[in-house]
Amino acid sequence: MNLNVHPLPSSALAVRTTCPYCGVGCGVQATPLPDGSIAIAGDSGHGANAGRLCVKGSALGETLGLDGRLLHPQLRDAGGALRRAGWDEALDKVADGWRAIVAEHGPESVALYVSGQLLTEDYYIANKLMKGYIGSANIDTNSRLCMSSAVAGHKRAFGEDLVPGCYEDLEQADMVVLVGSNTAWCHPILFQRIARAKEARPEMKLVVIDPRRTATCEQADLHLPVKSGTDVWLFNGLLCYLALHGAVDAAFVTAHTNGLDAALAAAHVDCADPLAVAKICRVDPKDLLAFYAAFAATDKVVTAFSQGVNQSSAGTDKVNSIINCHLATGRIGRAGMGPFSLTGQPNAMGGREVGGLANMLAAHMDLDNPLHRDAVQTFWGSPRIAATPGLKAVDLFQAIEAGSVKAMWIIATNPIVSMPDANQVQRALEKCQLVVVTDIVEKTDTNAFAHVLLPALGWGEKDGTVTNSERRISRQRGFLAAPGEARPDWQILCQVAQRMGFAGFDFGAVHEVFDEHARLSGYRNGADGEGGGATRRAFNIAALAGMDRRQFDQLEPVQWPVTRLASGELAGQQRLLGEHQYSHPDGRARFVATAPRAPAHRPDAEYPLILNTGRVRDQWHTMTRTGKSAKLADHVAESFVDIHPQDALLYGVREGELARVSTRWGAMVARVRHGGGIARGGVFVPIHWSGQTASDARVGALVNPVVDPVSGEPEFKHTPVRVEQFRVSWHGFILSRGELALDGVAHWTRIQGRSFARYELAGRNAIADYSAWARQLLAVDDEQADWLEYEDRSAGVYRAVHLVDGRIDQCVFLSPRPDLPSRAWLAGLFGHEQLSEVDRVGLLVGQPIEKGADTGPTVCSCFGVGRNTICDAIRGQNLTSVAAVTACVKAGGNCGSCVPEIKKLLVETRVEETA
Ligand SMILES: Nc1nc2c(c(=O)[nH]1)N[C@H]1C(S)=C(S)[C@@H](COP(=O)(O)OP(=O)(O)OC[C@H]3O[C@@H](n4cnc5c(=O)[nH]c(N)nc54)[C@H](O)[C@@H]3O)O[C@H]1N2
Ligand SMILES: Nc1nc2c(c(=O)[nH]1)N[C@H]1C(S)=C(S)[C@@H](COP(=O)(O)OP(=O)(O)OC[C@H]3O[C@@H](n4cnc5c(=O)[nH]c(N)nc54)[C@H](O)[C@@H]3O)O[C@H]1N2
Ligand code: SF4
Ligand SMILES: [Mo]
Repeated sequence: MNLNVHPLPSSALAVRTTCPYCGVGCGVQATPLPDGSIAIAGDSGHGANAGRLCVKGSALGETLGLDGRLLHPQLRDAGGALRRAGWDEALDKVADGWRAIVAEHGPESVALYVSGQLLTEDYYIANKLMKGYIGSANIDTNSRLCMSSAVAGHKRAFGEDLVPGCYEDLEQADMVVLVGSNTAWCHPILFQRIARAKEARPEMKLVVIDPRRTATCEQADLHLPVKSGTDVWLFNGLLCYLALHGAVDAAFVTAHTNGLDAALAAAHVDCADPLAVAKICRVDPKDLLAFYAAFAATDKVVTAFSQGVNQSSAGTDKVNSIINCHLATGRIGRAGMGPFSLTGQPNAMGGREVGGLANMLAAHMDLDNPLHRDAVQTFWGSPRIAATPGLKAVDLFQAIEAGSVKAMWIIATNPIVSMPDANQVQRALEKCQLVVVTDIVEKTDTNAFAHVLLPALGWGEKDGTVTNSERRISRQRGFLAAPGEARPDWQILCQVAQRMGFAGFDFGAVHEVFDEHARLSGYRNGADGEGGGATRRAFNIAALAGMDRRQFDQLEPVQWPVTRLASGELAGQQRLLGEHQYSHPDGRARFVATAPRAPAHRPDAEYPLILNTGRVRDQWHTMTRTGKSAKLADHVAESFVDIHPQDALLYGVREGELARVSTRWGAMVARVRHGGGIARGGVFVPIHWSGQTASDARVGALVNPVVDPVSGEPEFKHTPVRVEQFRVSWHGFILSRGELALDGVAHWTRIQGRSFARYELAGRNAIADYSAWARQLLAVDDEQADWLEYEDRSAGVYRAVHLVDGRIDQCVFLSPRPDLPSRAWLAGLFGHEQLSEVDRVGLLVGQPIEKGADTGPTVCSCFGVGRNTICDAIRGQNLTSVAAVTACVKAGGNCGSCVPEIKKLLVETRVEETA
């Protein structure tokens, strides 16, 4: 597979780099092959993954092609069309525009909205430009939507944003509690590390706290299906239980903490009685007590959490209610225990190190601390320093709509899709005087609103560092030449800064940026520093300063803080807080009194259900990269609304059909599904589909813009919603080697196939002449075209196949119901150079003639193994374990991401047989 990319001459051998997706931060080996493709493998020398990759990481090679890339700067002309421009013109447009707006309206009238997918060096420059030179803190990041509650919770408890533990702790623990985390799908390699540890020590307990029964639950000893939004009750109840049952470590609490009494008093108000807590959380009291008892009795407990905790109007309190339980039992700073925030994006942590959020300063310093402001400004030698916090993401887009912020530069994030109340974001950008977007892709929902589009280097092309969930700094290394005119993000930012007349951005190469960042981390840091003890910060990588390009290129993954040993070698640190030196002025950790409160908007008669949103296994966010891979497309091909069968009955929607899902903020269309382990009263919709991949499946438009009062993180997991039938007169799909325009179709989704695009369709119009309709949609105007068709007008069934030189080129299938032929079977036919007679007959009758040709929906993306294949093997060969399934049909034998689903199929197939 030639990707049309150009490997760097120096990278004929494997290049060691880091995966650009989740916060696990796996090491990757990328090897350019003679045919122009890139072989991807796990880096066995990397501490995060020891050579393993999940399915998204393994498919990286398929996402590197240049199709759809933004390769040149573009400017919108007066008529509203984008045109290609030179870099000079584009950079001037940004710099002049910003200078003029700042001159007229002040520094608070411009803003940056950046991303946890930037490299640390990019992020450092963005933050320096805004806070030190523009002089405003109006820089926020999509980490506001992701980790800001964890950041705020850490700061309240520890005085600094610290993740004390490391991945090994999750293996060494005797009990791992996963709260609001679908780890099996979202942090797959870390999940596999936990699963392996559990296999080796079956006595190790795994508890999952999540309203849905997710793939993560397949491996759990206990699943607590908490009612959405009730985690604070649950952990306050645990704190009370620990106190009542003598599980508090009094010596630790006395020596190292403050505030237990107040926290306990707050918890006692509503949560002293486990039975009452069980009722509020809607979990079985026996299960709740079993969890409390196991937590009390187990010393080595890790409580890992992600978006079910952070993305809540009580997100920060949820975080602190968890940390409170660890502080009460002294379970922190030692091996195999601690609260553990699982970071989402590859550089969520790097962003925190450079102070990317609107209420932070660089190098773990605080915006509201005058000593810190002075330290940063003096170090930068900058003309000014922001003194008040900037606007947080939701407020920022509201300020744009209100008109006080007039220029917005968006980098490496797609807010028209990913923000709550996303239609508001659209209104804001429509109104904004100057919208600049830097991206790697030409067409995104956000780019559609840009006045200036700037092309950035993407993964494999750019160079720098990222930090994973366990504070491990790793290099991302380039192995591909810059495509088109794309430039690294840090450089684009520096070039605009210089054009605005700012000194301090004269970096010749990326290692120089890293060097400055490393030096700042050590500046006035520590009891002996000029700033005195008040500025002691745990984040210190000054030992990494002074590297030349070669040394930077050779930098091995290392966990901060980093010190240089007497031998001259660098040493990272696996765990923090072992000495229990917390960053509050008194050196103690703080309990936070958390009073439970319900989400702001609750279900009512009009919007009776709760909308929960999140991720699927094989896609990454708005799909600008994973959406290019056919291997990743099949596991979940379309957006869906997962609903309990009884609720489906109640609201008149049927599995497999389309539903209109609406809230007070917006509406979308999604396929109805069961089987996602959803409890009654809730629905789940994935976040990945945008205006580029579907006609109307952008769930961000539905999400309420309520935020946590401390962190400003949006409540993505809880919006009152209504689900109703989306009436159509026909369902259909097309597979086509060429791209199609689908104007006039009521609902469509585009799915990447191996050598074709697949479109799932539904229409409201009555089709008078099927043949004419199909030929027009497929753009086949040649009367002589090799065209097979079948029509049953009375049944409303139609099939047509367009052949070119005996090979299938396009096909379309229609039916009044969604009972259409197997896409997996048809996709297989696109691999045939010539269609056999049997295949032609199959196409006309609408089903495969040969047995086994319909493999069913993909379960194992690595080997493309479908559900039918696996279930047939389980039944036919009497298979009873995942290992046996793997041995028989290969599924599960590579990345292991599908193992929880194979487990589920083993159970379901056995149940079927005994039924
Ligand atoms: N495949 C894949 N992996 C990813 C990503 C991706 O796009 N795709 N994105 C990455 C990023 S940026 C992030 S932030 C992480 C997110 O990783 P996760 O947080 O694991 O993922 P989500 O699916 O957003 O949500 C996690 C779970 O929270 C549950 N939940 C909802 N409400 C509540 C509640 O009130 N209480 C509790 N306890 N649970 C609740 C949901 O049902 C869901 O299963 O994933 C990272 N990894
Ligand atoms: N409803 C709902 N919404 C959510 C969430 C949820 O759970 N529910 N989760 C939230 C969370 S946790 C997150 S992290 C966000 C993620 O949401 P986004 O950040 O908006 O999603 P991405 O698709 O990752 O957007 C990254 C963009 O950067 C581009 N890009 C990739 N590499 C580079 C690069 O090197 N340079 C530049 N300049 N651009 C690049 C990509 O093409 C893409 O357009 O979504 C949030 N939104
Ligand atoms: S777990 Fe998967 S997505 Fe996450 S870093 Fe590793 S390979 Fe990449
Ligand atoms: Mo995230």
